Amino acid sequence: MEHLIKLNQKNLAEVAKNISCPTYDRSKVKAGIVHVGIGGFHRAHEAFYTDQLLHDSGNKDWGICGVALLDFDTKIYNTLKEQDGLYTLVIKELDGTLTRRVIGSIVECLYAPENPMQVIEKMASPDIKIITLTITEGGYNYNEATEAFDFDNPQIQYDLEHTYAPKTIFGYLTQALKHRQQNDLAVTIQSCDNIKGNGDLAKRMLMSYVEKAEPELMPWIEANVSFPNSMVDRITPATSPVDISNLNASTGIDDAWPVVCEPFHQWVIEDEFKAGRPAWETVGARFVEDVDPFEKMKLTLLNAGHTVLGVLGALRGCSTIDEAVHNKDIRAFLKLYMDLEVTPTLSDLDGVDLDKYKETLLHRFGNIYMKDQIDRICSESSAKFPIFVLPTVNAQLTHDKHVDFAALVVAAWAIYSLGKDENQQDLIIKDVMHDALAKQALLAKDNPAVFLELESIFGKLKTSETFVNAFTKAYKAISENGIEHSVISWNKS
Ligand code: CS2
Repeated sequence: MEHLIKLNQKNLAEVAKNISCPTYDRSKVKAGIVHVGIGGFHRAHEAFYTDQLLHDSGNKDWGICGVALLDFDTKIYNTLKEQDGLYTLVIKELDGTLTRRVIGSIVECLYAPENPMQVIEKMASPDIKIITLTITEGGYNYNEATEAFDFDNPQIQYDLEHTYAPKTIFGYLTQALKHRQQNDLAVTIQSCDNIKGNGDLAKRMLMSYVEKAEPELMPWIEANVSFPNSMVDRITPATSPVDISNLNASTGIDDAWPVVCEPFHQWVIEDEFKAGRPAWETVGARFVEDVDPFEKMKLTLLNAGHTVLGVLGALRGCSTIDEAVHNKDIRAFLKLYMDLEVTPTLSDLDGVDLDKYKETLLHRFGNIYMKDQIDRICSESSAKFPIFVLPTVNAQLTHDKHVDFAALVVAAWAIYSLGKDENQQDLIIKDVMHDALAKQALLAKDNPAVFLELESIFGKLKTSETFVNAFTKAYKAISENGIEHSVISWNKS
């Protein structure tokens, strides 16, 4: 270990002898973007595109200031701070080859819990033209049952009382926008989360908060802030200790937190930027007028595909997505779900070959080098089901069409929520609704449909006789015959 070179700005020339590094002068790059949520996905996606742009263009106005918003983000903040925002992106090709590159586009880092005012001021600064977000599906504080912003969330209550030391993104943005209004500085807020209409939702939720906190700001936001929708895609597993030791041993570099990801990447964005934007189209992003069909395709096929593999795989005792998709019955089930239940709900996909897209997905899921954790995929399922799976169910029900495959996945999730796989091994369930899910899952043992009473997840689904019957049938099949037999019999039906 003693000869490892620490990854940081000072050592960059030395590091560049072993691994591809930024060739642009980072000291000249100014942050034009504040990004909130500096987890793996952002660093494999937007920061990767932006790094490529800094390489290719002479324009140095579009560096990123990364903000860690949650107490929980201390470790990532400290690591990036120590490494001057530098980290290695390790791309795991399908044949096992590793492509590694040090990313330099994050030129500043802030830790919000330590100094909230500094973050508000940065977001309000004239240099900043775009605020991008990866705050997770649950981060938008949307309640499926009320179809509105959740003011009962204690953190939101806290923010309403602590204007200059908020905890949630809504408190931060509201104060930053208030400053921007005073200086007449338009800005773009761009969600990069996996939500259909992510920009529209970000706007609706923010406006609900602003209406309570600073109502006089609303007309200014309406006129001066844009919220483009976007579809983002790149599978980014959690970095494992083995990823870190392999990288460091084979390159001689001490990078405390590299990011691992697949080669595939896609970004489709609505071109609605109030204060200018980077030319991301020159490095592979696509700007379109309406991103909706692309988002819908990605969320209902890729993300829902992950959920299907995650929940069925977890019950079967798998620990990674590739393991689940290489089980031939689960794979056949996923294909049938995509073809029979999702595909009929998709339209307007200009220039997209859906069959090819689905085939590519199976290859991406099957990448045996990724070791994408089923625990990662199943985490926060209570926020994922309503976005990834249930829109398909609702669309199919509206047209009186097939929902049996989706019903089996929801039933598998109800059984998963009991906390044991089929081999009676404990499942690690990470979900903000963990307690409510566990309670409902127990009640569902006697009467499966009770699980659908979790209205903040399922909305009015419990009133659909078709779905309740399909769900109950699937629940009983899995409880009596196990997941594999049930999947086989669904595939044959
Ligand atoms: C995954 C996503 O969290 C999940 O359930 O489906 O993180 C997925 O890997 C990304 O959206 C890929 O673009």
